[in-house]
Amino acid sequence: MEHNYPIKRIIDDEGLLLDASFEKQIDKRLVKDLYYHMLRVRAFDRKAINLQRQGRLGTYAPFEGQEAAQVGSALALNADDWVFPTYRDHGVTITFGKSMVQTFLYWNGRVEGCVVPPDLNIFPPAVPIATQIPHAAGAAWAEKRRGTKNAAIAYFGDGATSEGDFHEGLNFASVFKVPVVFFNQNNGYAISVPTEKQMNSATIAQKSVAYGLPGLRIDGNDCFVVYFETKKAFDYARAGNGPTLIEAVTWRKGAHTTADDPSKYRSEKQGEDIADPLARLELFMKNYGYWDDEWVQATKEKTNSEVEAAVEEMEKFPPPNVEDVFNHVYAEMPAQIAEQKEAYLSHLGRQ
Ligand SMILES: Cc1ncc(C[n+]2csc(CCOP(=O)(O)OP(=O)(O)O)c2C)c(N)n1
Ligand SMILES: [Mg+2]
Repeated sequence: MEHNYPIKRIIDDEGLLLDASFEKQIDKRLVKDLYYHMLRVRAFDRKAINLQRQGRLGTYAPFEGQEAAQVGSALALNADDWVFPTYRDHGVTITFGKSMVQTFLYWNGRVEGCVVPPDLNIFPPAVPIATQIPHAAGAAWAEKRRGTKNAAIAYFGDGATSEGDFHEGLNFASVFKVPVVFFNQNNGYAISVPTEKQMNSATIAQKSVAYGLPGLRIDGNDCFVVYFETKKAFDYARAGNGPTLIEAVTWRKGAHTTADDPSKYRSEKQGEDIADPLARLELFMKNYGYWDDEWVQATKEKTNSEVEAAVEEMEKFPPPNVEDVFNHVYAEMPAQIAEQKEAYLSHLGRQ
């Protein structure tokens, strides 16, 4: 079956165009945007891991290796579209406009990091696997009923495709022909379980057939194919044709989270031959005359200092109010939670 879904690419591992017609479609603005945002979110990601190791951030889910998939797709959206991310998609949400400070606060377990800015249609990161997929289908249905041209995108991993929510979401979205893009990042693993142990289908893209949807398999480490194919899927959705399933084949370079040790289930050598998405874009820039030493240097300094400033701001936040843990669970606090709250506050000597 796999031959039906060959992996689409625009550039190869050496940053050379495989299809010369793209030379006209790729312009300086796009190259700079992709490079800037990929550099920016990588700086964020690496800093977050360091902070966690220093005890300054809670458990963190890194996305290094997936920058092309996340940034390329996020740049293809319109400002009024809806984003349904997972716990690994802060490369998406930061590119789409969520602040780094808020994102750090989220990973420090702070309620302030969970409040979505009113001008951004971003749902909170879904930690329960695949639950965001029917939500995205629902949001897209609402936009369709309201008669807007807004669409939704659901991000999810390879593991999520084995959950019932994936199938329900795709089925409903297809039946109601709603404007949603199902964007799968196949990073090879669901924690310690490799894709081939998790499913017997050769690809995730082929699952689209069951729901009567277009499906495609792309190189998730090629920012250009991600950008152009996501844009195409959004145009298709906005034109009233319904959903698309995109499988972006990528690689999680690091651990599942900072609480995980991948050496327990995969060898160091695995993934060594996969070209880094940022390095590939750099090669492309050098091959086609987009490389500008001065601009690159200035961009690196700018993104690093933005990250440092965000850390400073996050750490200046007043200590959390422990009552938040109890106050925001229900609209009206049930007796059991009230009891637990009282017991905890008295344990802290505050009552
Ligand atoms: C409903 C549910 N079951 C199990 C878990 C535990 N869990 C957390 S992450 C994860 C793996 C998900 O893998 P994948 O969908 O490939 O996403 P990735 O972490 O690779 O980005 C699992 C099983 C969960 N969070 N929610
Ligand atoms: Mg995965």
